[in-house]
Amino acid sequence: SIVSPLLRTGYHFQPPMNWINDPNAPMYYKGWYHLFYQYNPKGAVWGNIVWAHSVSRDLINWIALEPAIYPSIPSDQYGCWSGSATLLHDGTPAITYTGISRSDINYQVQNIAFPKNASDPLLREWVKPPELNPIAVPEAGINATQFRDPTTAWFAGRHWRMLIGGVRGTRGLAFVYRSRDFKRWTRAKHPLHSAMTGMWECPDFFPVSGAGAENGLDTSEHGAKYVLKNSLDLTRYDYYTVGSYNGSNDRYVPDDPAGDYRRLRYDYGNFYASKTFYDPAKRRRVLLGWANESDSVPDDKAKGWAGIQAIPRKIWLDPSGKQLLQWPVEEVEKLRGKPVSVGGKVVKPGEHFEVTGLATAYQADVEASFEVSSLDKAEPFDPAYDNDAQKLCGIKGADVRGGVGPFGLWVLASGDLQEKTAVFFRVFKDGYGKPKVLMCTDPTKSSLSPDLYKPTFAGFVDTDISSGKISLRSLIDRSVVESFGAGGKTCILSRVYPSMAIGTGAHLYVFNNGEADVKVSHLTAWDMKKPLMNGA
Ligand code: DQQ
Repeated sequence: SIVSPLLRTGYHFQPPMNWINDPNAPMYYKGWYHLFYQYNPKGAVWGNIVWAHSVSRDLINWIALEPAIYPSIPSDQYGCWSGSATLLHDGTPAITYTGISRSDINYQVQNIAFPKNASDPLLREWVKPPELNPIAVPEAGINATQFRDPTTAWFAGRHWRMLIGGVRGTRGLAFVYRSRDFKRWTRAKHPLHSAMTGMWECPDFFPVSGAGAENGLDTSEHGAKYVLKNSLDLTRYDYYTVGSYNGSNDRYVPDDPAGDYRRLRYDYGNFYASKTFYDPAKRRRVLLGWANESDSVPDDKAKGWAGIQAIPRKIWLDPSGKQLLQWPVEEVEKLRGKPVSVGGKVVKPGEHFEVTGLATAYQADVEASFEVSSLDKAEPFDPAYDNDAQKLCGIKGADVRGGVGPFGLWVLASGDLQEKTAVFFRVFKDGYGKPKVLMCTDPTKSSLSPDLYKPTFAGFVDTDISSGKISLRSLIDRSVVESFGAGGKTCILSRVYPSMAIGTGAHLYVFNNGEADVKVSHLTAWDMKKPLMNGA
């Protein structure tokens, strides 16, 4: 297929070229945000993994530095895999990460590195003390090829603790390691938590303030609640639970006993190996996550790049206490250009309209509030859907006429609507007459190009729609559509590769394919400027 340079993202994080995956060791240090990430310096496919390093003043404009962590000692000579940063009591950061120490199998051990010069705010050089490394090896009974991704450590009582992801049989788990001095680590007898889900990659564990409180907490602070996230190798999605943590025995219990399997996700789309950090400058917790490509490997090689990071999101506990809320960090709004607004416009069943006047519909931020006149026409929710949002949206995509919805946006749409990515809501009614809201991204019409993976992504939105109101925000960026439903209750990031709806060929529409009227109470769209992006 023909790969257009116009598909390269404008304001989502990426290096000038090559493959990237997991965000590593995000932190705020001496006025700078640091982001390290898994990187192949030699090509646009996974391999030769080192930690590339970028710094930023605002999480949006990025400056690339030299790779910070790369194979240099016996215990990381075949790869430097994911890991995290912890700020020690004196403010010095430490990085813990997984090293591959054998060439025949991906034998995994954990290593530690410290800044060569802690007074350098850019933390350019890192040393790996030979007398300390590796700090943890897979002991007898631990699967040595499934033992990785140390978390940020937290301090409680007299010990630091950190988690390492693993598996025992098919039980995914987070091992607890403890240390008094951050140098010598011992494994606790019991994992923090486990579930029958397969391998846990990239665990993340952090405290949150009370329900509805937006301020974040340092990882060592006491939380009203705790969040445990793991990245499931089997499904390639990031799942989390909200629960409580007992610091005396290092055990975590999810509030919802079925939580481990109920599968709350940060993002119901393309978003993996995510990691949070506490930002003391703005007293918030920030989430970073990797979005892979969904074009073909030959296309990635032709483009010369693969993988982006999602726009950093502030996260906090929803007022219900049952889930997190997520919102793009406010700094992204600095990229907004001239606003285009629509207000009080009713979209009749089967109708659509174009949002005109937007300079760059291919690189935009859209915030919309919808209002449905009545929920009477909502379709019955069929138990045969197994409560599976993705399955449901696969059956009832944007082009399947509904009752209340599907309504929402067609983004990255060609002028003739041959190409369009639909981001929408659809409201059902369960057996008790209670509304059930589905949010969906349907990319099945996103491109006429062949060889693309075009999965429909969907999640339910736990929102009270009895007033008829619901909001949607979409960050559109050439080959990315990153959407936030109902103020960040349900998020979906999709990768799409239009062939016509690129550059000035891209348009933005509002559509309603249901039986009930939908009012656009407000819609504002901004073109988005390009930030400094690693020199590209
Ligand atoms: N990617 C890293 C691993 C991690 C996986 C290797 C998750 O450390 O488990 O690049 O995407």
